[in-house]
Amino acid sequence: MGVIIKGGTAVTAEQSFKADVYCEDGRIAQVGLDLDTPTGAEVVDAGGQFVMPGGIDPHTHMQLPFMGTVASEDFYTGTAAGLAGGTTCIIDFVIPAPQTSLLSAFHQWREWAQKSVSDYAFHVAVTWWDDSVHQDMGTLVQEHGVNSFKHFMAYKGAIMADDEVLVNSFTRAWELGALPTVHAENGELVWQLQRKLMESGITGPEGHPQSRPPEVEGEAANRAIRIAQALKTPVYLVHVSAKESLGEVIRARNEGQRVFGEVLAGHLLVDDSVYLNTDFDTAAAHVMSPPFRPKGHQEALWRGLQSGNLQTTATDHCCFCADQKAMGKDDFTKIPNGTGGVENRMEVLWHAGVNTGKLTMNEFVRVTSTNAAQIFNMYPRKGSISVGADADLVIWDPEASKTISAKTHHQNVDYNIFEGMTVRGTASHTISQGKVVFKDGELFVERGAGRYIERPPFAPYFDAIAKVRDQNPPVFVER
Ligand code: URQ
Ligand code: ZN
Ligand code: ZN
Repeated sequence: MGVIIKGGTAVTAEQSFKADVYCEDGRIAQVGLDLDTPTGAEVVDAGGQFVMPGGIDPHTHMQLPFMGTVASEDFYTGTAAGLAGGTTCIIDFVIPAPQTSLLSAFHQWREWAQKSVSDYAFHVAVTWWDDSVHQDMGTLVQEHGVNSFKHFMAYKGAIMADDEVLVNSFTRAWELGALPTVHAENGELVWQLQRKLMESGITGPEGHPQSRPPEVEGEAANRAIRIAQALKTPVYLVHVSAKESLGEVIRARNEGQRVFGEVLAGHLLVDDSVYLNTDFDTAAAHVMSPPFRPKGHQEALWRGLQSGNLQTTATDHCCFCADQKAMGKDDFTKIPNGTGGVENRMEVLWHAGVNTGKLTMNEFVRVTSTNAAQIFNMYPRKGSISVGADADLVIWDPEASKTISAKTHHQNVDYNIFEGMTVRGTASHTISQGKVVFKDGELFVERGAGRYIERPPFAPYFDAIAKVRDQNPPVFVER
């Protein structure tokens, strides 16, 4: 039987309008007033609250094996926590170890994600290069609905992609109609700065931001953008955290280059003073890369979001508990990098963005849902309130207030980077696949209900012109 959400104001990326929403068989079936719906439908009274497309977090790492341990949040607890905050879809990352098969890693992550309670998709990381990687990228696009490939320019000695990998992979992504994405930090600089700091006796978490200053991100952002420009492919920068990398995005976009930028809720609200905390656990809990930045960068990132130079918001939800962070007790380079936020992204952005007038409600929907759906080719199935779209919705109570705490959050981690923050505006109900899965603070989730969302390549056009290009290879004039 269907569900009808009555008495709300629909808020989309485009407009706000009074409407009821009738959902049936997991999809939106009718939108409007005085709907003629079957009797017996479950009625959800929106009571004048806002009805928005469910949030999409395009950057999470559930149960990621990383730096000698495994992230404490798995696909079951992590997607449930997302629903508790209004996020109904995540895009997570398959990260193959170098010299291992992308396809095998994809199947492993698919298995891990089976327990999800809401929908998910995967970016696949290219961490090395040979003909098998070229081949696997094609199979992943053409047979498994992957249309985005990640490149870590950081993490030397582990998953770092050097220029050879970047150029080969960006070229292949272009041929396939897939979008290259990058974690832009110069891994060699980080590696050298880490060693210098350790040798100088700076071994605590305060060394982490010193080993990856903003210019380390700015250099890599510029390099990734220039490589994309030379290869005529779009590029998406994940977690743009600093003025320096934001500046590269703005420069390129102003010159007409197709560059997208993502910003984390954490980088918009948290600054680097957290690393000066003398309590190791507190400082280490904030060790993530890129690090939280000095005051001033946050304001620049808000301007990036307001101006449309940054299009999506995410969390990079990658959780490690205190006992895991303690692996770096005497050596900050060994503190597993990552922080949480999948449950709080939308409420902190509403409170700090909409309540302050930085963002309209429609812009809020655009940067928490619709843009990610469009950039990663899931729209209008996701990120819209339209007939035929998945019935993934959040009913937003702009007057409800709560104080965020690890003591009460649903995330499986013992720390919350927004600890103690009181927000006004939270999800009162979350609807996933047409079912009420969160209501009045209670989760009603079903393990395994989440589906893998296939994302088609951006255009067979790319394939077509790749063929034309191969038949008429560019003639390089000998200089
Ligand atoms: O770098 C990433 O995005 C992953 C490994 C999560 N960790 C982090 O510190 N951001
Ligand atoms: Zn990253
Ligand atoms: Zn990440």
